[in-house]
Amino acid sequence: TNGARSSHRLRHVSSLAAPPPSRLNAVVLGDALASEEHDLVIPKPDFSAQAHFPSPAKYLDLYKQSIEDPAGFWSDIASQFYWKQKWASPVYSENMDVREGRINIEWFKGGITNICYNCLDANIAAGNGEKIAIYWEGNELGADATLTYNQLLHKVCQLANYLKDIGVRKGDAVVIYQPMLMELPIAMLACARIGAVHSVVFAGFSSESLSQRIVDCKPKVVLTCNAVKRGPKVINLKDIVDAALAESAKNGTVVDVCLTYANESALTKESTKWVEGRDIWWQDILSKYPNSCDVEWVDAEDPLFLLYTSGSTGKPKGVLHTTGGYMVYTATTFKYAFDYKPSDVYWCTADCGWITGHSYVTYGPMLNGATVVVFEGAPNYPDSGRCWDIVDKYKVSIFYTAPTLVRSLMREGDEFVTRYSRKSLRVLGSVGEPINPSAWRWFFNVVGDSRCPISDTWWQTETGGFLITPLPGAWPQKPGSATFPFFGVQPVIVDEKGAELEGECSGYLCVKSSWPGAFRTLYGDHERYETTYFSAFPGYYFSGDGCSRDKDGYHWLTGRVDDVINVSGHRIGTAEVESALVSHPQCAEAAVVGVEHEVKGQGIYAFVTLVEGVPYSDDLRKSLIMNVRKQIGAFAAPDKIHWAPGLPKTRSGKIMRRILRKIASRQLDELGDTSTLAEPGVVDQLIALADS
Ligand code: 6R9
Repeated sequence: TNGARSSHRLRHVSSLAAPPPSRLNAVVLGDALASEEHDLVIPKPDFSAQAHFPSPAKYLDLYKQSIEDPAGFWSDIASQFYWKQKWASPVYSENMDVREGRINIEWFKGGITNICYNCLDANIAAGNGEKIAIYWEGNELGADATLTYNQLLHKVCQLANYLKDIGVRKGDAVVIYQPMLMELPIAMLACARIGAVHSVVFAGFSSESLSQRIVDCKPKVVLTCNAVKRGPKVINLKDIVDAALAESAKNGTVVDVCLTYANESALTKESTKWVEGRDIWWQDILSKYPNSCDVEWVDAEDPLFLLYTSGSTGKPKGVLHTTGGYMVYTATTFKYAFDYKPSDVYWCTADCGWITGHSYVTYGPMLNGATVVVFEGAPNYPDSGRCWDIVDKYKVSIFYTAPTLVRSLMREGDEFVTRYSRKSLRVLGSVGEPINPSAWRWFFNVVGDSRCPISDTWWQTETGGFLITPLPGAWPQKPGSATFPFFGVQPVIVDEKGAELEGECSGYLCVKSSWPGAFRTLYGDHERYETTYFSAFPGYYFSGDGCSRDKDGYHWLTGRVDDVINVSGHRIGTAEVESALVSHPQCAEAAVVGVEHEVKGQGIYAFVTLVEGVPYSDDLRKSLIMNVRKQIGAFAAPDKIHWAPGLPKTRSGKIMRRILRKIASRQLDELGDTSTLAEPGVVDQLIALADS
């Protein structure tokens, strides 16, 4: 089937045109501020001259090769990694068409390798053992630590040996619930070293969410930490884990070991609640283990990790990534999208609890032997200049963050930025949601002093790595556009019927053909994998995002088109929030929609109907919000509760979210057709109650 597809591939390449030369002179990066009038930001010649991709021509040439011959393109790159045994032929095989049977994606099958070996041992063998792997910056000013690649390997090996000793074997799940200590990437790498499958749960999730994930993947051990300080606040993680493990046991999943890092700057050992026989102090036990540990060699298609993410139904999905393709893809995207050079110091502000922290705090950078900053604290503590203080302290050259952080810092004023030098910066990055042009300009002009290209990277938990991203130096940039596809990626924009749109267009963003970093299944539910991602538009992977392409071929992401909302770059299913609300004994029904939010991108707006006879009150509002905090986590707390004596429903009982979205955003003159409602009167009633 690969032969038949290659003609499509070629057709797509020819439609990807370079911007017309007349527009290329609009702005020269650094010579003028990127302003409203100029929609093209041209890379500075001296940046381009040193870049991996100095021109559109070089990109287009390689892109064409990658699409015409993906097997050749990716096996050349894969050969630069260490493989105990080379992959068999074919380099990849795929079926992405539900009409042709089971969805199946495999890359480098039969190849035997280990991603931890490639991150650590291989870089050490290449002479980088004494290079700094991690600069760790604590919550408090002055609290810091470093690890060289040699030291990191020793720590990873001690933990790997311990895990083996308690019976963790290849293929076993390990849940990690940790803040941004060095121990978090250490834990991920230790699992990878012995072939165990890590499942990191963001330490902002509640005990109920943690327990749900534990019950789903049944880990042998949970790795955690007693507490963490974020800004002025102490968060007692161990209490959350205790509650989660008790809840899991009730649901039939008993975890025997809870390895707990003592973070005594947040909470002393003495004040930490302890379950004898189950809980072990990390520091006490690991020092007893040798600091070298043989690698478990695994197949390229053996699982590397599970990461739960939100979908449009209540139950989180366990996105499963395998080893070889993910390794090759994260390393390559990291290197090119950030124009990475060995002398760079790289800082990604994401938490390892999200995919960005997996691919672009841990694996992508470390596969490249990069020096990575890991920051425990909050970006506005002790004040809003903290990020730039860290940039100057470690001479950060690549800074990768989320639009929500850019917008929140933008509100605090330029002074917090300009009081720091930031001379070391050369590339900026953005991820998690569309970056609005005004935030893009502030990031570019103020943070980057109009020198640094911005890589606005579009991708997802499912995609493993960047799919649409600028290559700094190659392309003129347009503020707010993620620009062009990465090598080997064929984005297509389709209409409701699944027909591919050409040229200037807008519709649903899909991907044709696989790429090495693609997820392979949803853990324990391959059927849901097929129906969620491959059935909407047969023949394609459907991203769930809307997208338009302009006349120059630039891609503009427009946000989710499903029931998923994006709050500060965190993906939250409306159904999850609704289910947390209706679990409140006084809540009869709930409908949640996203609304525009100045800082968070989207805010959570919840319409609630109460049980007959229950009066709405401020206390009830608070207790409804508390339910969501308890069941999902504080980051999912609704911004607004709108009391709804009735909800707009069709005669068949379907809630009309389209109308609720308009009411939530107060676009009352755009309610559209309400004639199909069972009770049209509820709309007026809702509007009347909007600001009560
Ligand atoms: C990496 C990550 C994925 C969703 C995705 C989209 C949004 C991410 C974006 C972006 C516009 C970007 N998204 N990056 N939208 N421009 N540069 O965030 O993964 O948590 O799975 O979220 O985030 O809507 O579908 P994940």
